[in-house]
Amino acid sequence: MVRAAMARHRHLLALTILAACGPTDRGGPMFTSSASAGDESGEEGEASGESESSESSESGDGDGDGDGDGDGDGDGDGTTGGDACAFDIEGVWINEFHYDNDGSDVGEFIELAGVAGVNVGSCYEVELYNGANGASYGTITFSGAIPEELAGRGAISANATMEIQNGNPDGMALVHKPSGQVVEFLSYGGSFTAMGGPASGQSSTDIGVTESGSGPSDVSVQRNGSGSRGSDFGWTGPSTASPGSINTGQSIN
Ligand SMILES: [Ca+2]
Ligand SMILES: [Ca+2]
Ligand SMILES: [Ca+2]
Ligand SMILES: [Ca+2]
Repeated sequence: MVRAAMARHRHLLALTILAACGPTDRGGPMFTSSASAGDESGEEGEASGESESSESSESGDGDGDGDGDGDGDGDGDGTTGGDACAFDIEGVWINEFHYDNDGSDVGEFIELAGVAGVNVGSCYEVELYNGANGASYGTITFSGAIPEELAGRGAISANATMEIQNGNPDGMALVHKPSGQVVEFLSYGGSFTAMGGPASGQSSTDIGVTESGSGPSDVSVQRNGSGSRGSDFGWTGPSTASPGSINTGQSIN
């Protein structure tokens, strides 16, 4: 009886052990599950780590975008400008023009000079102004880029497509087309204030020399002297014209 009872007890013990193993086995999956929960929180940790790193990489991207934008603007302006349209005050200037000779005016032109490669066809134009009333009366446009002639500078000319008025005074404004800014507003035979147009409200700068209307047609008023910017050069003439070329005696450095 005792053995039978002990045997039953062992059997119950074995069942108990088996029963105890069950939860242990189930505990495995529970551990696994809790381990996976740990992984999840780990992943969350990683995720927050990633989001931190992605924030830093975003801020890196942000900086990159910023730099990119900055570079883009810089490059954009530089590229467009380098090739054409960067606004560079005194990088382009009115260098010479002919507007009056004996009798009917012949061969009227305006010459620009400046940094070689600047596409004055796309980026600049000259607005003509009537000094009698300050109104603009026409636009002279150019074609192509400034050629290199001397020290990274050159000259380019456009024939007048309407008569340039003979003063006195009358004038012209060099306009940077993309910005609408007036680079310089010059006049001959006196000074006046523009009424309307790109130079509206501005007072002209008298170049101090004129064509008399009794001279030959192959002369002009022109900038001369030494330098590399518009304001470096004074005005002289009338003397022999050189449309499309650096002026005689003009020293560019
Ligand atoms: Ca004229
Ligand atoms: Ca004339
Ligand atoms: Ca006039
Ligand atoms: Ca010239």
